[in-house]
Amino acid sequence: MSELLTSKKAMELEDQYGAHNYHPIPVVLSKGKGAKVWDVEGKEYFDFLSAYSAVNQGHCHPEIVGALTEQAQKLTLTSRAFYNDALGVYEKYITEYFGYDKILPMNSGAEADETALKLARKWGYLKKGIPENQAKIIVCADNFHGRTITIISMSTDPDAKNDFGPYTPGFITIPYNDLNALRNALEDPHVAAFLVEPIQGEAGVMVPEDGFLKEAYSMCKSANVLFIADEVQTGIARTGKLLACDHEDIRPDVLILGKALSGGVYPISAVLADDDIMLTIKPGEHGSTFGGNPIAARVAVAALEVVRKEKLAERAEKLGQIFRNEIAQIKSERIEKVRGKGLLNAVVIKPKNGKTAWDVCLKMAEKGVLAKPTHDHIIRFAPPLVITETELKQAIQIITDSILSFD
Ligand code: IF1
Repeated sequence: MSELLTSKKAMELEDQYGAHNYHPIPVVLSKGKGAKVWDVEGKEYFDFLSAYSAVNQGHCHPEIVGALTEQAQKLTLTSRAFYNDALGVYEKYITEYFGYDKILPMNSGAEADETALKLARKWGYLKKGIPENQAKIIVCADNFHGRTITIISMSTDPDAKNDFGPYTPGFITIPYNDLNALRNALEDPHVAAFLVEPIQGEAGVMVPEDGFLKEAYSMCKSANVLFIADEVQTGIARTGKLLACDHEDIRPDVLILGKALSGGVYPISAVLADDDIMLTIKPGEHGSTFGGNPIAARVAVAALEVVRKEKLAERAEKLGQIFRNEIAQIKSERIEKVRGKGLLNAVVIKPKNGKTAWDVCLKMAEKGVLAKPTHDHIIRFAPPLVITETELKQAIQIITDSILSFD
């Protein structure tokens, strides 16, 4: 049936039967391989969104898909009521890979963030001695951590937040990249944790000043406050290191991963921490039906192996330099700024005659590059890290021509 579906028909179906909680670029994709995707009419595109950095390893990576299909035919789900023969192997692998005592496996990024918040509160009461129900968590303005009620309670984005109240209390919001504000907020003895994205993705790829994370980390240490890094989007080689925190040689007390932990083939997320923190949660106090299922376990090991074997962090670092250099050389009045790290980059577009970043994205799609605007005037560029230098240069040419067509 899907062979017979035209793009037009597919979009009509989604519009008629799906909730209207997204506004997609009008392209209907049906196939992907590496850095490329194809629509139902067979038109080829470079994917410069990578499913919001979930597909770092490239579309349909054979080793990851192989692990998925092999395990899917053997055992898919047992729930955590029983042991299974894949979970422990994965837990050993990932804790050694990232250097933590323990992992708590979940599915979506939002669930992993929620888990980290619960863990921080538990630790705050059991270890730090914060009085019952008084724990606070410091978060940053313009953050993005997901869509649950508690997570949007920490948000400052009206679209994400308005009309979804009442909100979960217990958060202190400070500006991003502001050490003075952090220092002040840390004076409250009821603070259990500071939750931060090493680079703010949804805010428009906001890279903090060099040294911010390192200093923030050391301020948290002095205040006996957990430093929690949400690396759901920045982690797993995207920014040119395995973790964005590696750029400043800091090791978060609690590390949150998602998206590319599965290479985009399956929803897999994780929270990593040492025993002192992780073991504050006892049997029955937290969990998930699907978290740590055998398919997820096998897929995550395969996905992390690909990152190491194919040196994706090094690739992201090198190709990211090329991307930013070449985009910075485009002589266009439409380009206000280029910023980013590794292959997580953004171009800030100056609107003209009512034409915004959305129009630039439509033009790029027409010419064969898919990217998505954020906040009207910013375009995020995040191709799969397996993109070749030749492919990257072809895509840069398309991006250049598209931007220049609006001068
Ligand atoms: C959507 C953005 C990206 C995340 C960080 C947790 C989560 C995300 C740092 C939650 C999710 C997504 C979700 C997606 C849009 C997207 C996004 F534009 F909003 F910022 F990636 F750039 N922490 N980010 O970035 O993970 O529960 O979705 O698995 O449409 O909501 P999730």
